[in-house]
Amino acid sequence: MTGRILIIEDSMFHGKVLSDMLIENKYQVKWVRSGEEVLSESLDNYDLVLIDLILPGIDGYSLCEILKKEYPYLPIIAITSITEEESVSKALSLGADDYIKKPFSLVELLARINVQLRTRRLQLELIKKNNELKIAYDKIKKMAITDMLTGAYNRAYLREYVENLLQSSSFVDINCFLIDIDNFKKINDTYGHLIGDEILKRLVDICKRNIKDNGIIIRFGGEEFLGIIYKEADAYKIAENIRDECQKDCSFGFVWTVSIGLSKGIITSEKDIEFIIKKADDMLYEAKKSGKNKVKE
Ligand code: GH3
Ligand code: MG
Ligand code: MG
Ligand code: MG
Ligand code: MG
Repeated sequence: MTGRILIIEDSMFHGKVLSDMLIENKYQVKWVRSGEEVLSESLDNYDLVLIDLILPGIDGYSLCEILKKEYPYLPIIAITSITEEESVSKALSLGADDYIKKPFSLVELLARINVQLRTRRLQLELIKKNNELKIAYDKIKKMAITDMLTGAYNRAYLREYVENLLQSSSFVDINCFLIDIDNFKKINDTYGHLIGDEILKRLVDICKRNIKDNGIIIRFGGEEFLGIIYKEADAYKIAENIRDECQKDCSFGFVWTVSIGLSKGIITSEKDIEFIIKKADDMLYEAKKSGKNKVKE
């Protein structure tokens, strides 16, 4: 087994013996003679630290404690010439993973180093696996709450979102709007479903750009989208800007428009949101009835 080992040892004799022996056994070694020399640099590149407990300046015990806090997965072997049991237990309780007493057997020290390196390797593998799992989990989680076609949130996210809102406050003031594309059936029939899909994507882009950090957009049904806007923001203005941008969009070579119904209310439980959405739906109906391409509140 190879590895990068840092030796902190003030004795010229022991430091030299240790580093020569480790180099001979194919380890990469750096030897410093005081704790102060390592505290200012990063130890990310080391696999193990050998610390003499009796050092000038900052002592080996404090060093064990400081290094273990900063690098919990970096193994520390304390080197001690003190025979009292307390010194060993003190070093171990402060952060050392193992110890060796001077005068030490080189064979035994090598064996102890290898045990620590073996454990460290396993730990690093576990950490890597854990990170990979976390990335996969985040990806799956994102997929579970996202509408694949448009990139808006899906309806399943609504419940979670409201739950989160209510966790930070017992009642929340919000604005909702429902957007529905006008005569979308006809657009599909005339230009094809693929163009219809592109319009859905375009609409979500326009919504996201206008909502910014003021709320979220959810694909509520086929061609219907629910916007939730925090009370501080001017929901009517956002809705009106979305409507206007849609009618002016010329990406497809024909005019397409949306109708929007707005409502607001206070939610204290998950049920309240249904009621606010129902009001927005009524307003959407009004917008459609009065000629479409309108925002109604
Ligand atoms: P109105 O102005 O009253 O809203 O009329 P409309 O034709 O838009 O309303 P309607 O509810 O009758 O039609 C909605 C259409 O949306 C029907 C359906 O085929 C279409 N649609 C739903 N989901 C999708 C989709 O993912 N892609 C495409 N291209 N069309 C979809
Ligand atoms: Mg010493
Ligand atoms: Mg519809
Ligand atoms: Mg409809
Ligand atoms: Mg429609």
